[in-house]
Amino acid sequence: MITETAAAGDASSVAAVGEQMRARAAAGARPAFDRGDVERLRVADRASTLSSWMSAVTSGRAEHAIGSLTGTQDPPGDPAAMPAPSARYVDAAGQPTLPAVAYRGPLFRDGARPEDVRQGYLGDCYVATAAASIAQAQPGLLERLIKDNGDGTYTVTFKQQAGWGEPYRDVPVTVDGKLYEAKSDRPAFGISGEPTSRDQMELWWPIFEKAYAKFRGGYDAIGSGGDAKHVLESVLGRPGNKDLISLHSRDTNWQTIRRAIDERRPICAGTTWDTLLAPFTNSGLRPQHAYSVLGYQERDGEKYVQLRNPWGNFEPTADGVDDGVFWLKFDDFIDRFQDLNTVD
Ligand SMILES: [Ca+2]
Repeated sequence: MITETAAAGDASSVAAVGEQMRARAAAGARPAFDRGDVERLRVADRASTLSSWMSAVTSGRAEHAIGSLTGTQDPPGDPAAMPAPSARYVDAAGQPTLPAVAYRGPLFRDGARPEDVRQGYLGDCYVATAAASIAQAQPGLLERLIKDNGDGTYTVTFKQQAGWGEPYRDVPVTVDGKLYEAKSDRPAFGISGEPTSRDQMELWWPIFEKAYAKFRGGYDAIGSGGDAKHVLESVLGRPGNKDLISLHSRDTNWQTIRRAIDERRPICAGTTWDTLLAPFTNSGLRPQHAYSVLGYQERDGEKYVQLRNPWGNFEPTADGVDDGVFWLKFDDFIDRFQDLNTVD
């Protein structure tokens, strides 16, 4: 177990890393951010998420820790209103430090595909992973769900229950095409595959993420980790499930994956949360990270699952293309992953 002291220490380093990045940006460094910064933020962010989760659980506020499940508050109605960026991109006066710039690329190019989804500088791997898993299982659903209104705005229709056991109702969230940029011509948060320029980038994923942020109360509200099942539920309008792998037999976990893939239900998996990081060293897998489960296969008596890192790169196998998509032996999957997220 991580100690609260250690977690609190790591949490403060989120601010420290953010401060370094801001200072470098203020000094005109180009690029202001590099892969190392993002890595340090992710590491610090995981610890702070765990810290807030632990304190919330111990004080009986678990619901707060994992986010609002069935909130009834209607989202803001102004399509031009930007969801607040994550806290590290807000100045002392509460103003965003990132410019919001209009993007005008096509909403869809060749339909919705998992490779269209890349996580940006926001700790919302579970949102990116859910979006990619839906693109894999039910691409047509995303094309129906995300509408181009033809006037520079887009409407994403989420599903929400008024209360436990109540029917799901539609919650349309309308946003415009402005996205926060971390550096010129590059979105700070959700980003699509190439091309990524303002006039060319395929927009469905960044727009989905922006609308989801608005639906939940801002980028900061979705950027400290969470469960993919909540995103899946908000899109499919069916109860989400999070199965802890350790509570089930290997066969049951295998069947959970097989059934979801066969029934075209999107499914995501999360790596372990604990601080036993040794199994991840040089594994190409990230601890406390969400992955899309894209497929399964049995070959020569060995079971495999096909996974995708929502970064769109960084994978354990040298399969020739570092696009984040890889096959993992099911035995290794069971060892390093802790949960499976899908919907009924
Ligand atoms: Ca596409």
